[in-house]
Amino acid sequence: MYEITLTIDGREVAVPPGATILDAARKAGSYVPALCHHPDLKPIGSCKLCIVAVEGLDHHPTSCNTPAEEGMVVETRTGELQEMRRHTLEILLALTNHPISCLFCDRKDECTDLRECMRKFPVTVGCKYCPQDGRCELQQAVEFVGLEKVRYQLSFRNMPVLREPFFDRNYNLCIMCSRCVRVCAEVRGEGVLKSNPDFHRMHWIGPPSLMDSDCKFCGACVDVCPTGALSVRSEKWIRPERTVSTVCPYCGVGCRMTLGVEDERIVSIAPDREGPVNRGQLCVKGRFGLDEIVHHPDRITTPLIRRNGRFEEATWEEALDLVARRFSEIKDEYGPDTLGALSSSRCTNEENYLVQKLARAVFGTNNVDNCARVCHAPSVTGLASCFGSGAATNSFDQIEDADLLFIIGSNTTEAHPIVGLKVIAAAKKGVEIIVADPRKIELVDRAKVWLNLRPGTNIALLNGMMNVILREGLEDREFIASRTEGFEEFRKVVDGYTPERAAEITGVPAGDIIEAARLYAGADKAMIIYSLGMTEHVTGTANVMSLGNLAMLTGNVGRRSTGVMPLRGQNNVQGACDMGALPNNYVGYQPVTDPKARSKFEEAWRVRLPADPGLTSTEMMERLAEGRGVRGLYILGEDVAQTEPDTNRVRSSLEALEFLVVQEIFPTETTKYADVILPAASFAECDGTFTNGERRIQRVNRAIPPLCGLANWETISRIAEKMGYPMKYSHPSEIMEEISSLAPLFGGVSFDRLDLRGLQWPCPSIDHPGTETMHLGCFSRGLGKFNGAKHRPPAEEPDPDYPLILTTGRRREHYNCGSMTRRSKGIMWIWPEETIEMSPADAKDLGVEDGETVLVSSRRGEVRVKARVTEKSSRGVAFMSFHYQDVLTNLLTNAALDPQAKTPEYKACAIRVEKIPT
Ligand SMILES: Nc1nc2c(c(=O)[nH]1)N[C@H]1C(S)=C(S)[C@@H](COP(=O)(O)OP(=O)(O)OC[C@H]3O[C@@H](n4cnc5c(=O)[nH]c(N)nc54)[C@H](O)[C@@H]3O)O[C@H]1N2
Ligand SMILES: Nc1nc2c(c(=O)[nH]1)N[C@H]1C(S)=C(S)[C@@H](COP(=O)(O)OP(=O)(O)OC[C@H]3O[C@@H](n4cnc5c(=O)[nH]c(N)nc54)[C@H](O)[C@@H]3O)O[C@H]1N2
Ligand SMILES: [Mo]
Repeated sequence: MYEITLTIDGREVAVPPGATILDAARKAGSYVPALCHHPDLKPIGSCKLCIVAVEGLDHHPTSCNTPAEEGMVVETRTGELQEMRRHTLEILLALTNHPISCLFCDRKDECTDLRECMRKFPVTVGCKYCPQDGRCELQQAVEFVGLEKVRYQLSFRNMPVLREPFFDRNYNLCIMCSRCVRVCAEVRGEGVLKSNPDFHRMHWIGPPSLMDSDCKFCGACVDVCPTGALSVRSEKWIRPERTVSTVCPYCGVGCRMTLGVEDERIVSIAPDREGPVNRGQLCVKGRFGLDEIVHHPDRITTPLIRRNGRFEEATWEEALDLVARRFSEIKDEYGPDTLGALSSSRCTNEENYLVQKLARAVFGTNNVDNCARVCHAPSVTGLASCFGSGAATNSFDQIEDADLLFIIGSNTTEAHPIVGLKVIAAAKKGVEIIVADPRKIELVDRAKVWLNLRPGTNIALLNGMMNVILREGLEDREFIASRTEGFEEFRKVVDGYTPERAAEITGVPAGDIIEAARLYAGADKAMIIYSLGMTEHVTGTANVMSLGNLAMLTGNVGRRSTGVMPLRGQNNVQGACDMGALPNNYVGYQPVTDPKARSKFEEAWRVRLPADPGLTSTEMMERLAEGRGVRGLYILGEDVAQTEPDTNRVRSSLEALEFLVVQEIFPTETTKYADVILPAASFAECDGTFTNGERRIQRVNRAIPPLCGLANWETISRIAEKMGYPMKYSHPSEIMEEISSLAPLFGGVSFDRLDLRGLQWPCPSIDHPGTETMHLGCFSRGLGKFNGAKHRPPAEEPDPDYPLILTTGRRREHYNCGSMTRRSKGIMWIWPEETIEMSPADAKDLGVEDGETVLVSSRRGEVRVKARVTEKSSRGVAFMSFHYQDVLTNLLTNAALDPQAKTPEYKACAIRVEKIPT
C-alpha cells in the first residue's frame, strides 16, 4: 500500500501518497517541532519551526505542508536548522509575550510540585502542565532546540483568565498558532473562535464568555491547544497514572475515548484519535459530562431495601436473597409470565445477554424488553420487513462520499453530534442535503431543501416524493426488477399521493416535494439518515417501511454511501436488541416461535423455554395500569417513570407491581417505586462490549473496579443462582463465547479479535472481516420487499381545547432522563432548566413573553415551564425535551402505540399553553 520511500535522518521510511515530510519524519521517529500544525488540521506552515533540510533544495521547506517525494533525503536536526528554529521561537515568545518562567526555570530538576512553582512564578498561572511533564508542546520545542533565554523585552500581558463551562481561556499563554480557531471551523464546522488580526495587541475578540456565542463546548479547541492557553479546569495539574481506552456510554455513535486514571479515580477524558468513528472528536457530553458523573456523591453504591416505606442499606447477600425469594414466590404462585425484565441499552452486550437469559431460562418468561421499544423498535420491524435485517445498512464513514443525504426526523447535530460532523463535512464538500423536519434544526442551514412538514405526516411526504419519481420515470427499473418484490401493489398506493395531495396533508409546498424527489432520485449515491421523527409515531413501522420503499425504488441500497441509516439512540441499544432483550427474539434475531431455535437454546441452557412471544415494555405498562399482567419486574438501568409516555399512568403501573427491583447508578424517578434498589457498575467499571448504530461491536474496558463491589454480570448471575439456576462465568469474554456459539450473526466475534476498530456484524466466522455494507448483491431476506403504506394522522390532533401540537425530543447537552447530565455542573451551567419552545407567532397570539413561566396541559397532565420564543419552532408546533425531573414532559405525552412495534407517539400530542395569572 505504501508507495513513496524516502530517507529521514538516515533512516528509510515508506509513506502513502499525499503524506508530507512531517508525516514521514514522525513515522521515522524523528521529532520535529510544529506548533501550528496538528494532524487533524490543514497544514498552514506558519510557525516555521518544522523546517527541514532536503538534499538538492536551496531553501529549508516547512515539512508540514511539503509533500514527501520518492527518494528524498531529509535531515531534520542539523545545527543550522536548530539555530534558525531558536531564532524563530525566541521571536515568537517575544511577540506573544509568553510567560517564560515555566520554560526556563533553573530549578526544573528539583521541581516536584507545580502549585509550589506557580506560587513562586505567578506569571505561569494557568499553565496546564507541570514544567517537567513534557506535555506542553511549546516547552517541548524550547527544550528540543536548546533555547535558553529570550533576549528581547517581555511584558506580562496580564489578561484575566476567562472562565467557561468546563475550561479556562488564558490568553496570556496563547502563542497565536490558530489551531483552536481552525479546528472550530475546519473540523467542527462552527467558526465560533476567531483570530485577532492584530498580532501585537492580541486579545480575545468576540463576546466575553463563550456562553454568549454559538459555542457547543465540544472541547476540540482545548484538545488541540499546544500550551496551557485553553485548559480543562478539572484536568489541570493532573497526571494520570495510566490510561484506558473505552467507548462513550451516551449515544449510539460509539465514540472511543481514553480515560486517565489516578488512585482508582477517572481524572481525565480525551477523545481517541484511533476511534474508527470519532477520529479524535467528542461532543460536550462525552468530553466533559462523564468523570464528574462516575464519582458523583449521589452514586448508589450499597443495596437498598424498602422497609416500612423507607429505603434502608443492606448487604448484597441480604438484598439478593430477598430478590431471588420474592421473584421465586411470584413465579410459583402466579406463574412465570407474571414476571418480567427490562434490560438496559446503557449496559454491555454481555449484561444484556444475561438479563434475557435470566428472564427466559430462570423466570421462565419471554417478557423481556429494552428501551428500543420506546425508540427504534419500528426500525427493527420496518427495515426487517423490507430488507430482512432491522439494522443500519451502511457505515458512518461512508456519509462523506454520498452525493446526497436525506435527513428525515433526525436532529443529527444535537442527538448524534459526531455523525453530525460527518454530515457537515459532506455539506462542505458539496454533497446535497435535504432536511425533512418540523423544526428548524441546525442542519436546515446546510440544506438545499427544507421540507417543513407537520409532525406525523411522513408517509404522505414520502409517498408524494415517490409519486413524483414514478411519474417522471426516475425509478431504477433494473433494480426493481432484479432485486425486489411487491412493486405493483406498492405503486397502486403511491399513485394516490400526487404532490398536491401530499402538500395538503403535510403543509409542505408541492414544489419542494417535487424538488426533493428529483434531487434524491437524481443522485448516484443517496443515503437516508433518519431517527425518531420517523419512529415515535403510531405509524412508526409504516414510516420506516416508506423509507425502505424510497431507497429500493431508486436502487439506493446495497452499495457504499447509499442505504437507510437509523441513527440508533443509546450507546448499546443496537446490542440490547441483538442480544435478544426483546420479547420475540433470542440472541441474533432468532424467533422464540421457531421450534428449531427454541430447542437449540433449550439444549444449550438445559431448561424448557416458553414458546409464545412475551410482552413488550409498553404492553407491560399498559396492562399493569389496568391491574393485570406482570406482578414482579426487574429493571436494569431504565427510568420508565420519567421517560415512558403518560407519566401518571406509568406511576399507577409501577404502584400496581407487587415487587419491583431497579438496578441503577443513580436515584431516579423510577427508583422511588422500587422495593429493592441494587447498585450498578457504570461504564468505567465494566468489561464487555457495546454495539454502535452501524453494527460495530467495540470493546469496553474496565478502568476502575466497580464502586459497588460487583460487576453487573455478577449481580445478574447471582440472582439466577439464588433462584436455582447456575450461571458460572469467570469473565465477560466467556459470555461472549456463549453468544457467538449460539448466534450465527456473531459466530466470528470474540474479545481477542476486537481491536480498536471493533467488528461490524454480520460476522459469521472467525476469518470473516465483518460487514461494512449490507445487502450487497442480495438482501438478507433474498428479494427486497416493497410495503406500500397509507397516511394515517397522529392519534391525537389539535382541536379548539388543545390547539397546539407538542413534539418532544433532545437537546445536545442533556441525555434522556438526565440522571447523568443533570449532575454535571458545566452542563447545568449551559442548560439549567426545561423550556417550551414556541414560535413567535404562537407566543404573540397567547400574549406570552420569552422567559415567562406558562402552564402547559394535555388531556393527561400538566406542567409549568418557561417559554422560549424561537424561530426554530413553526407555527402551531411547540417543542420540549424530557431531560428534567422537575418538569416531567411525559406527564403530557400520549401513550398511543404503533400497532406493529408497540412504540409510543412521543412526537405528536395536542396541548394547550396558558399564561399564569399573576
Ligand atoms: N444530546 C442527546 N443525544 C442523544 C440523546 C439525548 O437524550 N441527548 N438520546 C439518544 C437517543 S436514546 C436517541 S433514540 C437519539 C434520538 O435522536 P433524534 O431522533 O435525532 O432526536 P429527537 O430530538 O428525539 O428528534 C428527532 C427530530 O425529529 C423531528 N420530528 C418530530 N416529529 C417529526 C415528524 O413527524 N417527522 C419528521 N420528519 N421529523 C419529526 C424533531 O423536530 C427532531 O428534530 O438520540 C440519542 N442521542
Ligand atoms: N417525551 C419523550 N420521551 C422519550 C423520548 C422522546 O423522544 N420524548 N425518547 C424515548 C427514547 S428514544 C428512549 S431511548 C428513552 C430513554 O429512556 P431511559 O432508558 O429511561 O433513559 P436513560 O437516561 O438513557 O437511562 C436509563 C437509566 O440508565 C441509568 N444508567 C446509566 N448507565 C448505567 C449503567 O451502566 N448501568 C445501569 N444499571 N444503569 C445505568 C441511568 O442512570 C438512567 O436512569 O426515553 C424515551 N422517552
Ligand atoms: Mo432512544
